[in-house]
Amino acid sequence: MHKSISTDIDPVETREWSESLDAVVHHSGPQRAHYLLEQLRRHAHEYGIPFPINANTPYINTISRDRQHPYPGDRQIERRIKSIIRWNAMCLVVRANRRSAGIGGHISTFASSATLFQVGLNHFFRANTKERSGDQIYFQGHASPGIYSRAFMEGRISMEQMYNFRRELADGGGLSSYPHPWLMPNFWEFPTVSMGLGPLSAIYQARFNRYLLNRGLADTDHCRVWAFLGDGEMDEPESLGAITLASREKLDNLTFIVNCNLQRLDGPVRGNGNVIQELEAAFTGAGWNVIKVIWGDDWDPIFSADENNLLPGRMANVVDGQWQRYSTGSGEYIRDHFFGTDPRLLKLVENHTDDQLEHLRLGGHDPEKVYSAYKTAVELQNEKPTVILARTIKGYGLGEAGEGKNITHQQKKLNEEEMREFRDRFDIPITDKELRDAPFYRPDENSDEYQYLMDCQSRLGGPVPARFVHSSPIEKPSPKLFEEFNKGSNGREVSTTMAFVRLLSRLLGDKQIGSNIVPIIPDEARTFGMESLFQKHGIYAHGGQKYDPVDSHTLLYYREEKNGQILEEGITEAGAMASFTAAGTAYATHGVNMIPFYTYYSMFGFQRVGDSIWAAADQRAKGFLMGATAGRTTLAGEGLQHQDGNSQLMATLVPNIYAYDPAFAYELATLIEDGIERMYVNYEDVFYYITIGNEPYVMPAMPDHLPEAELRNGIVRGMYLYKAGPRKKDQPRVHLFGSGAILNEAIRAAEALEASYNVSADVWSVTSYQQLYRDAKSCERWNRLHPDQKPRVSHFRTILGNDDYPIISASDYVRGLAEPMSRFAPGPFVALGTDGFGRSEAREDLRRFFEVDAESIIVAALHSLLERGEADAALVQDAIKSFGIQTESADPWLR
Ligand SMILES: Cc1ncc(C[n+]2csc(CCOP(=O)(O)OP(=O)(O)O)c2C)c(N)n1
Ligand SMILES: [Mg+2]
Repeated sequence: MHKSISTDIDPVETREWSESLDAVVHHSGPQRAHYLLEQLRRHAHEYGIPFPINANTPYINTISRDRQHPYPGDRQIERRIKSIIRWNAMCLVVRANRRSAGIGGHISTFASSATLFQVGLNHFFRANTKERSGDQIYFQGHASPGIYSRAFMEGRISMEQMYNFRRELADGGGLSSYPHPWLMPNFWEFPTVSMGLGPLSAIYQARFNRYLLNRGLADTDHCRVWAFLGDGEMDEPESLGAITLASREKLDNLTFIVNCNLQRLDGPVRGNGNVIQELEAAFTGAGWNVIKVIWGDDWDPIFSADENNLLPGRMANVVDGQWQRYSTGSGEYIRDHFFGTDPRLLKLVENHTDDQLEHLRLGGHDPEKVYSAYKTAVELQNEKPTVILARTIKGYGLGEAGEGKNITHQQKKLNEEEMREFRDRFDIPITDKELRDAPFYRPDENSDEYQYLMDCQSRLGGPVPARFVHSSPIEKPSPKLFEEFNKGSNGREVSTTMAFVRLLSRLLGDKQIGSNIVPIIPDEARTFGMESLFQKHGIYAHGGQKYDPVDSHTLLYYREEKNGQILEEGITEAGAMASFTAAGTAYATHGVNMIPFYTYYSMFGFQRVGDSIWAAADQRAKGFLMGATAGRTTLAGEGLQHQDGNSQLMATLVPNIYAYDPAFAYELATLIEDGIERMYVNYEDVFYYITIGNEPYVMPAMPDHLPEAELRNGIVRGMYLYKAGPRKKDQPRVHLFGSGAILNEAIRAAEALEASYNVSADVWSVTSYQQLYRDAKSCERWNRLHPDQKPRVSHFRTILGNDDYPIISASDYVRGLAEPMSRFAPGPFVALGTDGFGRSEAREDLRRFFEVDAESIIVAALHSLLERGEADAALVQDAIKSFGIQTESADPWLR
């Protein structure tokens, strides 16, 4: 049996080695000591002595007492301010829940993180101003009551809004539950409450700051990104998923602060482990600076008295569930159970009363320790991001009402006794009589507290958080950029993706907007034919290209550059989406209009990172999401996981997205031109989702049977008449709707219906069911609410008219995309679509399988005519037979 490596078989020898190290540190400094240790490690390696990788330091503060920075503020007054903020934050939730049970809100998250926030807000977080961008702060979503309460003290939030916390529809306006820029556009900058998205976004925001700097587009050198995160939140894969990117990109402009209260919603984060040590190892391994802020100043003398260095060893043996128990335990319990394991430990606290032991302050509640950590993070210019792991108590200050208890996350009500305790603990000047109403308390503008807050603001440039838009709209880009696409492809077969890449190159080359375009790709550029952009515009690489690329002799080599324009993200749709958001919100964050085009495999968009898209929408991001290789039957071969027939339907659910499925190059160009105008000229806070396919076909010229303006209006509003059928007397008629690549099937069907069945078919290109439906719903609602006025007519009905010919709609998406329009149609409406799992197959076979090919459209059209008595069953039967359509197969959506 091996002796454990932690067993000391010769303490005297151990002490000698330790003393040698002391001497080196003393005489030659820590760097020399580091050098010697490194040499020893290498020397040991020659003997084959195994050195297990250990990325952990002892469970003590990283910054020792003697290396602490002096505190620059007035501790007394800061404590008073913090206490008032704590009080108001608690009242905010208690009042809201008294008024309306179940309205929710959280007391205990902010209670644990109040010091972490206040130190930052008092001394570090620089405001965004017209003159220069500030810091970007990602506030932990559940701590919002505390953030509101400080803004309330600053006079930025009214009493009425405070009364209406979580009552946003109340008269006078309320406060949103969590940070939502969509709902409070002058206050919140970054939506954080879907846990995991904050940390991920913060990393990419810090990276995008550098991108803007390296490209000379914004002075972001001084900007720092701070992200406040929960320790439970760190379990989200997104939280840790990009931490190596942060170190690879040398983001020393980024600080994570993890509020390690050791609890999440249900209970301990790592009851049987140690979350701080676990995170330390992960971040250290990923190349971050780690600053642990575990113990507050009450522990300093205990550590100093610990000459035999016993405490770290004792602490290493305590798991988080037990730490939580100590933080709720009496002084006696702590003495007996924590210190009581060794008489020498007991001796360390022999002069401490039980009361003192019970209230030994933790690091995250000690402003000096927190200040030192922040200051160190800011000053550590070592090209590494920094994470601060701050230990706190969940529900700090709530006492019996929940401090450190497992129920504390959900605590929303305090009784009178608990309110009194809280008031006494934080010295709030509220009388016993007033207590019961949980009144807000705001010192007036002459008070020291208010003046102090104003001083902080003026030192840091203004209030935080606050969202401003300092940029202004751009001039409408030249229509010339888009014109060539109206002429068609001259008989050449091209895909909408190829047309898009061509258009993107034109935009990138444009003098006016070229440098504002941000192409973002998660490792699929070659799939989309975008590799030509590499050489011309360069791939962003903060350190430049340090190697001779393998393809350097070719024309289109893989060119990386410090000021490269393309964000080649590698295989991370989540990361690429975070880049999109950072770029698409630069108009607010940094006052520069960036126009991101994030092009990706459409199946890995809404379906995979839908929540990130939702957050981008909340954050008022602008730009273009380009869903490439789209269409369940247009992407042949790739099969079940890749073929996307869902995303257009999912996109309809995002309120500020304009979703389009164009078929032809001129439609695509019109939509992008319109998008740039809407987002960057008219300055609407919306973004675009456009699907593009990889099926090559001849792109027609813009039809000229309609005036161009009318046609363009149709493309943008969701539908236009592509080609009218012949008008012969007594000929049955149908409308055929087609979208994306399936429009070609509708065109083919129309030709065959005319040639072989004497049916006239009008072919309509539906570029957006989403837009058609929104407009129709909106007219319907207006008409319902204005019964005495002339009814509004939707675009759909305006162009379609009132004739009740059957409509057959076909798209490469699920039927549910088109079906809502059936309610607004003047006649029967049949939707064909691609519901179900995709298959690896050829395009033609897929279209037959899902019944969206021309033949299936013809059968549906004839059957509709049969139902109206305008065709007979034999005719339909013949068509089915002649096309060889399977009639007894199971529904494709069940197979
Ligand atoms: C993606 C996601 N899943 C679940 C939740 C619900 N939720 C809100 S707070 C919370 C616990 C948070 O624990 P922690 O991150 O440790 O923060 P603390 O409140 O302890 O500071 C949970 C599960 C959420 N907001 N987002
Ligand atoms: Mg927690």
